[in-house]
Amino acid sequence: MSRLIVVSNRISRPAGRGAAQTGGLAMALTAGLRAYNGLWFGWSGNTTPEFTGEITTTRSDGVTIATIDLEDIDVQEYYNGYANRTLWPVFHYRIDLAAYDRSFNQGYDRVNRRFAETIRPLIGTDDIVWIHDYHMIPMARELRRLGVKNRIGFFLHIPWPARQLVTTLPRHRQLVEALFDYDLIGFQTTEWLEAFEDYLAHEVGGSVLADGVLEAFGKTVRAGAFPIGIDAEDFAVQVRSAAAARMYDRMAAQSVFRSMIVGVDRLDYSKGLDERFLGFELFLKDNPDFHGKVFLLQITPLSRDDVDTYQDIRTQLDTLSGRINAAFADTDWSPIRYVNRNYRRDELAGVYRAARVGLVTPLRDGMNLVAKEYVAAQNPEDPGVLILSRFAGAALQMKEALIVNPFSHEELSEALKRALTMDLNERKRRYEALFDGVRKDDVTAWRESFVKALEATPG
Ligand code: GDG
Repeated sequence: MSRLIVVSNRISRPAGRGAAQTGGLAMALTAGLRAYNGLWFGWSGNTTPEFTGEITTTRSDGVTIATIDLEDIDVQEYYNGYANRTLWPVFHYRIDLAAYDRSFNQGYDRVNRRFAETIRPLIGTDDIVWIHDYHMIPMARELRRLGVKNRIGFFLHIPWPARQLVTTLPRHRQLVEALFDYDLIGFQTTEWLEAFEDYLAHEVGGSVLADGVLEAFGKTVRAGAFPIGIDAEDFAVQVRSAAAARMYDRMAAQSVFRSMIVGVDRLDYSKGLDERFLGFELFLKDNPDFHGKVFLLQITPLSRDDVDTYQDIRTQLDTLSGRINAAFADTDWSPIRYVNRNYRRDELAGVYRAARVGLVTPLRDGMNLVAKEYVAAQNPEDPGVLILSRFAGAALQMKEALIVNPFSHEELSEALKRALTMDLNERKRRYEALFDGVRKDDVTAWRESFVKALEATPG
């Protein structure tokens, strides 16, 4: 039987099903890796003065984890550089924030080569390799150069942008060509897949053949949409946990005679937090009768704090939340609680359940798992309402949410009013349809469909 090798930039160390600190993706991949006697390979998160390619191997929950340390310059040029200062902004439609620097390209290629050279001896003849996300696009090219003939699949967790944006990237052609060294490319949605096909057709004379086979650069590759889901079963366990119940009680005590709106997002400009605050401000201006009766809890753990843009957005949000609170707060009420802390998964489940409205309004998002977690956490007898950006990949599946344009403060304000006044029947009807989808299209379905499609490629 073939073994599954997963490669990603960082490894979220699995800690067993139901673990409060582990991400859903880590758990889902762990389950798959266990079934395939697999190996998970990535950067340890540590740096070393000189790259040695030395692998640290541990066994965790039936899975072998292999990590390497990178040099400080690698982290600057590859991770903080090309991945997070170039690709992330461009792929999230923020070419104004993108930085193009030759050293970033070099660092990106060097680290991908280092990853490939280090993992090469670990790949057995029948193994299948699954590479994750924008940090690792050229990995297959590097592995092929080293003679690897195995099936290699790639999954992009973030959007594939319109070709007008892709073409702003110096070396976009090489980047896209590198994807043709995979056997299968997975996107979150058909929209991102179509944008990729559109690039091929207009930029490199590529075409779509039968059965989702793409042809360009004299090569072919299979591609498809594989929308990622959450581990809905595990999330149900989290919701029923004692920690979730405690958090629910704490939040419910804060919400007596008041409705809570919740947002949970890493601090990132793609998540539309400033627009969200401005939309909420407009709602407060337009609806004085809601003053004192509603508050927004925005949970936002810091991320990528050593990239300048992230410090700028942090300052901007501090200012904005302070301004809105100063303008509207009363002695016993402030409209926004803006928290830069990380909570445990089970605690988050309790917070979601206590919220009358889940506000998920990214300006651009590959999928967005918070939308799915919010739905999975609701009380079926008295569910809350999900407000979801049309620019999240999740909007293509979660049609019973209140779908909004996150750039429009008016739309946000109106959706908030509608959600806060929605009757129980309508809330239940929407919730039931949404929860059905979250349960059916869960992370196991995602993983299995991708691996099956990869195994089915001609290789
Ligand atoms: C990328 C793509 C795609 C957040 N705060 C805390 C916490 N979280 C968890 C959430 C959720 C996860 O982080 C965030 O997932 P998202 O999907 O919303 O967004 P990204 O991090 O940008 O992820 C995205 C995803 O990859 C998967 O393919 O959906 O589009 O951008 O699970 O709950 N978790 C804990 N404490 C927190 O304070 N424990």
